[in-house]
Amino acid sequence: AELLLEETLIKRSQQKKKTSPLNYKERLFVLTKSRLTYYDGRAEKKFRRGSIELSHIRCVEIVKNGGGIIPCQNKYPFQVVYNTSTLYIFAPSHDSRSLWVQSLKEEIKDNPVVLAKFHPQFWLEGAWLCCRQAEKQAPGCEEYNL
Ligand code: 4IP
Ligand code: ZN
Repeated sequence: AELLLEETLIKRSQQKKKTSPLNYKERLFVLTKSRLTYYDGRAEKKFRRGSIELSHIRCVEIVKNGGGIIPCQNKYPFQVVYNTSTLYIFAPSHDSRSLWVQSLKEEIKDNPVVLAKFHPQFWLEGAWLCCRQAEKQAPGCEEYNL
């Protein structure tokens, strides 16, 4: 499919299992007209680690960090909410993050699954930092505008 964006960014582990570690990995992110995919390694020798179908994405937005520490080199977080997961991605600059968020928003704008409300801050250590709800699937606490 048509290539829209490609950049090395950092992602937080999605912690899909209760025993999953919380860690941050540098990955090559590739956005096409149909998918957001991340790879380990660069150009010729790259291994696909994960891929999200754009039609499954429910929200793309920056993450507000309220003065908290960001434990990786890239300091500009954004979130991709899809199915029942949230993928946190960290861009190296404000401009890089804006480009990813705007490009993804453009691609998901006709998705029927787009959320009415989302969580503007991180899910961390068993709670949403924005609203303190302790359930990962708790409804969003702020209105979402594409
Ligand atoms: C892994 O930790 C990596 O962070 C994975 O990221 C991540 O998968 C795993 O989370 C996490 O357990 P280790 O490398 O220390 O095993 P990547 O796939 O980029 O390598 P996600 O789902 O975030 O891609 P879980 O939730 O899959 O366990
Ligand atoms: Zn919240």
